[in-house]
Amino acid sequence: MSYQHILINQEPDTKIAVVALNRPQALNALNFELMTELTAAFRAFAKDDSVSAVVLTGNDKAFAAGADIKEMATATSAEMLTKGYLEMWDELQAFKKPIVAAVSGYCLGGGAELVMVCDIIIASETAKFGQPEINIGVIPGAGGTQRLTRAVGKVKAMELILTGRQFTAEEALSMGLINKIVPVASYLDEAKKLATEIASKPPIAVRLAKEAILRAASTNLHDDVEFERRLFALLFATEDMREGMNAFIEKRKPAWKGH
Ligand code: DAK
Repeated sequence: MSYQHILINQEPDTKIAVVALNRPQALNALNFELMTELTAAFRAFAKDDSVSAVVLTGNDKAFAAGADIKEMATATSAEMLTKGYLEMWDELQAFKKPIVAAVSGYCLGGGAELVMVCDIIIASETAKFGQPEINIGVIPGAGGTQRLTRAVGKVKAMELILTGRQFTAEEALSMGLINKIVPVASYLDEAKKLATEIASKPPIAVRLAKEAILRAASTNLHDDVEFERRLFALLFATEDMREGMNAFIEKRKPAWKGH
């Protein structure tokens, strides 16, 4: 299959595949087509015995600046619940082989949520994380309220999600959100090295270890992510959501009305 919005490189002799999000003109914003391609790629890796681990990356400037606001701005609550977007995220969450994220630059909103679905996170010194959804009138909708809170604890998650502020790789490391910070010149190589090492281990044991660790980290996660999704979709019935997203597109400050 050929892809327009992602690049895939299956490295010889390593049993790893490297997937790079590739919409640089939109800071790798995760539009419907990109997510469809990403899901298809992971579906193929799941069946491919020559792939034992995957590296997911973006480019030096952006891992991903979130879901595509220009695409979401006109969506309705019903569309958010039924358009197939949810199933794609479910499929990524259910991927059984380990995923190492290699993050540089902006890693915001859905980008940060995608990284939190990954299993190990290597960041460059320039990585900037954040859940800025509040600034466009919504909340994280792909597991951010649940995975960030489980990773960093309630008070920190509350501060980050309610302010929407960006935070550095240094802060992410100190909160236990990521594994390691390396110079921008080597974050991808570092992630590949780690994925290659993991891919050299016995594949069934690796898979079951991932499953068991996720069980420890995710009591009720499925139901809690579902709850968050409904609240996210509900916000698409508010005027503030339209105002927030339109203000982003029109490059102006939003004027909140509270309805
Ligand atoms: N969507 C669409 N376009 C985006 C974008 C985004 N998220 N982020 C950046 N771009 C576009 C900009 O519009 C601009 O396009 P042009 O104006 O050139 O056409 C181009 O990328 C470069 O961006 P900027 O000019 O803004 O670059 P700056 O360096 O000035 O600023 C920035 C970089 C990352 C600080 C800024 O672009 C920014 O604030 N971006 C938006 C960040 C954001 O709010 N992200 C959260 C989006 S909401 C769900 C699944 C997922 C989600 C929800 C539910 N379900 C399964 C239910 C996720 C939701 C979100 O992520």
